[in-house]
Amino acid sequence: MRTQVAIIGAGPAGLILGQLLHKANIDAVILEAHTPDYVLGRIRAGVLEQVAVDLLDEAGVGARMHAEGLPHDGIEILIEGRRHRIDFVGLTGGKQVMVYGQTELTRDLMEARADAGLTTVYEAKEVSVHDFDGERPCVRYVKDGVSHKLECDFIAGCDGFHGICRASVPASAIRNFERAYPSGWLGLLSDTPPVAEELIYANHERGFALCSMRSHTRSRYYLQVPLSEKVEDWSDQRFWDELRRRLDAPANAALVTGPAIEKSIAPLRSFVAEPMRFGRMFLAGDAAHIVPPTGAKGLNLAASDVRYLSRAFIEHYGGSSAGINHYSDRCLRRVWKAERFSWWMTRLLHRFPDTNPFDQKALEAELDYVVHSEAGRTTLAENYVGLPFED
Ligand code: RFL
Ligand code: PHB
Repeated sequence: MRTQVAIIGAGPAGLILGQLLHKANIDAVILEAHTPDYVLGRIRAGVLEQVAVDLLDEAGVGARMHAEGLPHDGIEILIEGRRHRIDFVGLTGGKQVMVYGQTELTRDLMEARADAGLTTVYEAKEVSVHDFDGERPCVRYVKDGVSHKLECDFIAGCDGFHGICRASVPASAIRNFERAYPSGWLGLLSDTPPVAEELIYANHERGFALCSMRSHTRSRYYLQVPLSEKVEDWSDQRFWDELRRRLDAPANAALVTGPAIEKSIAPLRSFVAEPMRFGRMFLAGDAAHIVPPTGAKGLNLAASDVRYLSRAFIEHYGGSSAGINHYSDRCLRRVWKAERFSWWMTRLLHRFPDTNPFDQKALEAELDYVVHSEAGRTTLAENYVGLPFED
């Protein structure tokens, strides 16, 4: 088999890239290790930046998101029992974010791909990438016990943090930057109405908590927990009890609890691999970088990488290699700003056991400054709604 772009991974990065290339009449095949249901079953992101919303419109998959997604004008930050609103619209000249689940977005992209008759090979096993440092790269994989070779012009490594693309690059050609945190997020999804109209980010001495949502009838809550915690030790009741301790009285009065339909623990990690291009192979999304979820940036970065990558491929087939040559630098400038913001939000809102008492006091003063100063609120708002593209 031959294609122009072999995309590894059918997460948001791979699926959005596939759709943008299809719109530009560039042929692509997606190879995905798991089944469609497995990919849809992963409950992850919930917040899209305006620029990601615009990109999904450009890809022709925005209709259901506009009909069912919830535009949000701001968030609330809860500190010592008091809520402080960050008014995105007022502070950023009218920008909003869209609350729309990664699962729903993935479903829309999968359906668009199927409707257009585009090739996605699910349950592709033993995927390996070859000769990307030369002119004729290829990908090998096994499907239903049969070995296949996919020849291509380019490989797009959209295979997430644990994928094989980044791992196939010689160690001498790549530099990794990493920061680990001693906590994870325990998430619970329930078919209960959200506790408030906007997301609540709670800073509490027992640890961070987040009240988010997927719709008017489905809520998503998170608790900061030590990395050593096991999800089996968290009954629904224990989760709700702990959440209540970290919220204020109005939230407790409004909180509707119910059975969890999903519960999982995700570690917090900051990670960047540089560069993001290796000859004819390009990394995009979580394959190249990870952020702690506090700033809601992971999915948005995946979207912004593939925006640059799709434009680079379109330019290439139009006769210019400029976009390809600039891909890594352009992405990394935006990636590092989102890494900085996610790290900053995480430090500011969580309680980490290794923080010394002086630093803890300084962080509390910084948070107090951020919510009480218009400059502080503007900095948060500007980054949360998403920085503009530098084309
Ligand atoms: P994905 O989604 O991990 O998809 C990679 C795909 O590649 C497949 N794969 C392979 N396929 C073939 N061969 C191989 N060898 C393969 N190895 C892997 C995998 O099966 C998978 O289908 O990466 P992608 O596309 O880069 O997308 C990234 C986003 O999923 C991620 O950044 C976000 O979910 C992060 N994130 C959030 N991002 C936001 O922008 N806003 C949020 O509100 C937000 N909340 C979150 C989050 C992530 C979370 N967790 C669980 C880490 C909340 C949480 C709790
Ligand atoms: C979510 O709804 O899953 C969510 C929202 C905001 C975040 C992280 C996750 O910062």
